[in-house]
Amino acid sequence: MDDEILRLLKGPSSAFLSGQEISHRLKVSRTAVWKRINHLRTLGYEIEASTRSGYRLIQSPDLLTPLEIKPILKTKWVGKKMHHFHTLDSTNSKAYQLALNGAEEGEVVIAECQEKGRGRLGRHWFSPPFLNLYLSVILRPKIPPHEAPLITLMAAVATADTVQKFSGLLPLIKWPNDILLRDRKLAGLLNEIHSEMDRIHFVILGIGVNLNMDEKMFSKEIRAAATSLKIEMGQPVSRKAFLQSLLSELERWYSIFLKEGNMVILKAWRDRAHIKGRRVKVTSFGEVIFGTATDVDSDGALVLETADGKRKRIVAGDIEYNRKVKS
Ligand code: BTX
Repeated sequence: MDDEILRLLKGPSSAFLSGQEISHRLKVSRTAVWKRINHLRTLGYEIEASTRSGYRLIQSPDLLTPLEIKPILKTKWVGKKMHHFHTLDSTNSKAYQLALNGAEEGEVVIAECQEKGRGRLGRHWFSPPFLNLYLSVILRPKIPPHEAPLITLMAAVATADTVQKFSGLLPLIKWPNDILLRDRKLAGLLNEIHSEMDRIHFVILGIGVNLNMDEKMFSKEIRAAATSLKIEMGQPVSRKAFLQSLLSELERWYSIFLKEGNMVILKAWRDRAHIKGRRVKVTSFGEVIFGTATDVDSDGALVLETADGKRKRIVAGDIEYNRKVKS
């Protein structure tokens, strides 16, 4: 009923709506309306009440709750069921648990703040409250486990396209899954898979995007290498609008992947990564390797040509770019 009351209060006129009118339209008692209004207030909605005129919505909270997001969602199935939390250790951990307990494809976990936001290789993802986006999407693709890395590439493409459509700026995907603006990390992806030998049970797509952070909010260690959309656009951005757009892009690219297959995703990823021909320094499992990137394989591995002309595949690690030597 909260959805319904908000829909009425957010209606075309921002005028008062009487308790009687609301109770009539929703076919509930006026006491029930009053109780729900009080409940909405506890969720951060500022609602003015007047004995003569009724109720009027003054302000909605800047929260990514289903109540705020569902009315603006344009997806068919991604995010139709949304689990929202003020604080979680990690949205990926929560989504993993939910998926183990039978959560369906397209369910989304969102947190305003993460206490143990996870990056790749056991690293930490800085996740302060109310500024950014931390979400995990549950997918259950009917593909063999060896194709799962393509889902990660697909999610990077969807995130990059959201950034571009939303800001007009041109992001770069950096292997394996960073989204950069001006060579600084705007977003990171951490995807986790639960599978058997020949069957995927589920994939958790974890995405963190820096939206309204100021430079000074980043810790000294990452300040020079990180950025946010607010920093790049010079103005605060709507977290709700960005989330709505990201979920649409994820649904669009996932359906392209399922219908059109691996090559389309690989091409889209390559087009947004411009990695071919770049000199890179790779750190992988404590080893440092220099080479020229020649491609990314369909399992997400980076393919390098080393100085002695050998082909080397890197399955996990980090890269730094050097000057461009080929195109
Ligand atoms: P990564 O291992 O590529 O990046 C982590 C590294 O990036 C850190 O070691 C640090 O140097 C830097 N870093 C940490 N926080 C930030 C930040 N907010 N902005 C820019 N740079 C940062 C990338 O891992 C994958 C991150 C996925 C995060 C999402 S959030 C929702 C979901 N839940 C969860 O626990 N993780 C994912």
